[in-house]
Amino acid sequence: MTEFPKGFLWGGATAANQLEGAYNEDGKGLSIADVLPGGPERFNLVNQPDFNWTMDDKKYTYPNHNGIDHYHRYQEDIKLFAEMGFKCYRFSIAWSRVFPNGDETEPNEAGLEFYDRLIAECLKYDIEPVITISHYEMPLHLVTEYGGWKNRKLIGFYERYASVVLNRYADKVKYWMTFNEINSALHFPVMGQGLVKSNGGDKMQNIYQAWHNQFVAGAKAVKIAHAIRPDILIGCMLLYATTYSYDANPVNQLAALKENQAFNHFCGDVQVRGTYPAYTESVMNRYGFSFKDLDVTADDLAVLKENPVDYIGFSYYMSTAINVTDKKLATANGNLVGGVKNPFLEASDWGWQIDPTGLRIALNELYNRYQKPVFVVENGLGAIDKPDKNNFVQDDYRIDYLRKHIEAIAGAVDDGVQVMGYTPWGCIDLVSASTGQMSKRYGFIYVDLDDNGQGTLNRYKKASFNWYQKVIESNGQEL
Ligand code: BGP
Repeated sequence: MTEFPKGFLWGGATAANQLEGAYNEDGKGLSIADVLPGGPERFNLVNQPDFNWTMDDKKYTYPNHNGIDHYHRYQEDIKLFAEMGFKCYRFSIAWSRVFPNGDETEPNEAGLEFYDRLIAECLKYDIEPVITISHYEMPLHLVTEYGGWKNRKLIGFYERYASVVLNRYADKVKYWMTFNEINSALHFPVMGQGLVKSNGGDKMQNIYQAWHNQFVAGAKAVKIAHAIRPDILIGCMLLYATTYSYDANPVNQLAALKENQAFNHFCGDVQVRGTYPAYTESVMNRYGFSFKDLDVTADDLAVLKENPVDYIGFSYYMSTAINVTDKKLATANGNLVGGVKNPFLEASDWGWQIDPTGLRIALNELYNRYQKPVFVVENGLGAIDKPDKNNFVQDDYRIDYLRKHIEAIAGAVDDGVQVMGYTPWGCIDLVSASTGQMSKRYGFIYVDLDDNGQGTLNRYKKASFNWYQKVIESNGQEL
C-alpha cells in the first residue's frame, strides 16, 4: 500500500450551521440556514415565488436551531476527535455570530470568544484547525436588505468579517478556506449566495454576478491572510463531481467537456489562476448574457490577479455522466449535480452515485490543471444508521465506502498528485445541508437525535470510529 506523505492531514469536517445549534445565543444574528425549513423539500420550498425568509414554526421544523448542540458540547466532541487521532479538524465560523447582521462596523465579542475556546480545545490535543470562513450561513439581513451576493456591497462586508477572524486567529490557525463549495450555486444558489427565485436566483446572470463578487471578496481575504502571516495557506473550496461522457460518442464527449468547464472548473479557474478562463464568454452566452453585462471593474480584475488561492480544497461525493444524444435516459435521481445514471455505478439511498475511482480522477484533474496542492475536505456516505439497543451502529457500509475512497487517494498519490489531507464529512452526525434532517448521517459518532428533534443528544462511537482510528494511527496503511 502507498505511503501517505508524512504530515498528511487526517481529520474530519463539519459546518457551524449544521452542528452548533444555539442559533440565537450570545448575540448571534439569524443566518439564512436558520430560516430554511427542514425536510427533503427544502430547496423546492425556498424556490416558491412567494418565499419570504420568515420562520413559520407551525408548518416547518428548523433543525439548525439546535443542531447537535455542539456549541455547548464542543469539548466532549473534540475529545472524541482526539481519541480517533485527528491531525486536523475542519469547521466553519458562523458569520452571523461574529457580525449578527453582517453590515455592522464592530464585531460581536461573545461570538468571537466561542471560536477562541473551540480553537484552544483543538490545539490542546494538537489538532490543526482548518477553517472555512463562510459555509452556507450568511447573515440573513444581508439577503433581506441587500439581496444576497449579487449585491457588490457584500464584498466589503465579507472583507471586514474575514479581516476580523483572520486577525484574531491566524497566529493559531494556518489552514483556511474562503467559501464552501462556491460552484454549488449553479444548482442551488440559496446556500452559498442567498439567492432564491423570489430575489432573482433563477436568473443565471445574477448567479454569475454573485460569483464575481465572491471571487473578489475571497481574493481580498487571501490578501489579508498573506499580509498577516506569510506561511498561511488559504484555499478555495469546490464541489467536484467528476463528469464523464456517457459513451464514446464525440457529441457526448464535447457536452461532458462543456459541463466540466461550467461546473467543475469555472470557479476554480478564476480563484486559482486569478483570471477568467478563455471559455467564459461561451458559458455565459449559453445562458443568454455576456461577460460585459456583469459589473466588473479594472480594480476587481487586478485584485483577482494578485491574490490567487494557495491550494484547492474540494468535496467529493459522486460522479455523473452526460448524455445529450439520448433524451430517454433517466437523470441520476437525487444526484445534486444532474446528469444521467451511470450503469457502472451504485448509488446511495439518496441517489448520489458512488464512485471511488472518480475521486482519483478528480485529484488528477485538479492537480494537473493547477499544479497546486489539493485537499479532500469532504467525502462520505450519507446513510440511515440503525443503532442497536446500546446505541451502537455497525456501519460496515460506511467503512467500505471510506476505505475505497482512501485507496483512491493513495492511487492519486502514486500518480504524483500532491494531496494535503483528508477530512471526511460529518465526522460526527449532524444536520444535513440538502434535507435539513438528522436521518441522513455521515458520522463516526452517532448522535441520539431524530428528525423531530427528539433524543438525548448523547454521543456513541460507531464501528467506523475504531476503524478510522486505526487508519490514522497507521497513516493509511491499515484499511
Ligand atoms: C456538502 C456541504 C455540506 C454537507 C455535505 C453533505 O454539499 O458542503 O455542508 O452537508 O455536502 O450533504 P448533505 O448534508 O446534503 O447530505
